[in-house]
Amino acid sequence: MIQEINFDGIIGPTHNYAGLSPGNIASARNAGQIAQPRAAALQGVEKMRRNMALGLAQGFFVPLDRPDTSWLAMLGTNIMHADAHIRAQAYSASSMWAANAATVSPASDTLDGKCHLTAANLLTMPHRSHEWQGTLRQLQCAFANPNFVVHAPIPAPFGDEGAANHMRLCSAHDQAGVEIFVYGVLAGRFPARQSIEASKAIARNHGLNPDKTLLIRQSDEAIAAGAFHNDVVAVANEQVLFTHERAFQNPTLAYQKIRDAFPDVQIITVPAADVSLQDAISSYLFNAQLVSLPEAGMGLVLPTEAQENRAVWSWLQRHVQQGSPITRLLPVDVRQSMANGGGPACLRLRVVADPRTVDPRFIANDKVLSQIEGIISTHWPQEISPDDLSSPALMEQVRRARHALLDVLNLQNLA
Ligand code: SUG
Repeated sequence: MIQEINFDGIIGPTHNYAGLSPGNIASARNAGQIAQPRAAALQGVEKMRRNMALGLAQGFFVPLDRPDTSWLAMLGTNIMHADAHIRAQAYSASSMWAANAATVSPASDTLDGKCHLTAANLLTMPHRSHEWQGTLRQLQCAFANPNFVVHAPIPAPFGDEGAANHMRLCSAHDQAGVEIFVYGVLAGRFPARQSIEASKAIARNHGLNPDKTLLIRQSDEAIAAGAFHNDVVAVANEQVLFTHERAFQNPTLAYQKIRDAFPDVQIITVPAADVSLQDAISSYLFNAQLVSLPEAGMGLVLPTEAQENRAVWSWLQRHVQQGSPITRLLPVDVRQSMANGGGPACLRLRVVADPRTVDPRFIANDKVLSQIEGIISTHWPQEISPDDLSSPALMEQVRRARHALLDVLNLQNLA
């Protein structure tokens, strides 16, 4: 059966706070803090469990090999001798944010009737620019079935950050939909990470119907306020678009284009007068998983930070009582990831497909999640501080940790 499968990035053993992402407020604020990789990864697994308990299909991706010593070698250095900021860029566990792994167009939207995935080049941030090689290998492994086409990234200099800047509207997941690409334009002190050229190229390569493909500009104000990806200020599921009123550069035009392409859309806008952009971004209200619940209605899986923000939580509570398609608010604790600017939606990549066509080693069930938890609890470091990144013992430990995970998942081919 064709359904939406959420693939979560297992949070890697090198999770740390290095302040690597200018324009990402949480990453900058928490630079230099002591990270807790073990707790982080267990929070991620618990999120998967909770979503599975809702009756949703769940998959996962494994962490990439970090520190990335081949990247350092290309730069003519190594862990011992690299400058501290380069070392941190080699160590980053940023592949946990699977929403940035790829852009996915389900089979029902594409010309050849296959599900297309394009690995994101993530070229704007140095620490993320060397993710795609490992991600591409993993996508090729998970989606090797001929029902999928896995594309290499869009070439430089066109920045692409994957599904975080891509939304899809449809009457049901297995029906043809409208794909919305949200791009940014460099206008302020923070980078615009998604280029329009990359979005257009992906739409062409995926064989999307031009009448069902929209390109919408993210608002400069949202980027300046810290919405470094569109999924920090908007999320869509089936016929619902849930968005902050300041998400798009020209909201009236954007909503009109969306309505023209998908007349059944239900646009839920949160006014700035009720929830400021700052509150939306600090609470990650929109970085939620908006999911269709098997029992009907939609659930909003949002970070506990949204529950703690009075303006946000009271808006949400009022909203769900007003006959909204969003029927359940489901707070989840992913604080370790949140402190680097990654909420529940960042941690997952949505793939609409028949789970039987995915390599079963990437599909979650209770038993495999328990095995993953066992490996995390035994091997993941409890803490990493910035100074630890030069320690040979840490490098040895995180390597062993990842290999133990690959062994238990029978994914040694990704070593
Ligand atoms: O790219 N943070 C990530 C967060 C990605 C969130 N993803 C989505 N919105 N879909 C980023 O900015 C911080 C790493 C550090 O500072 O150590 C970081 O890469």
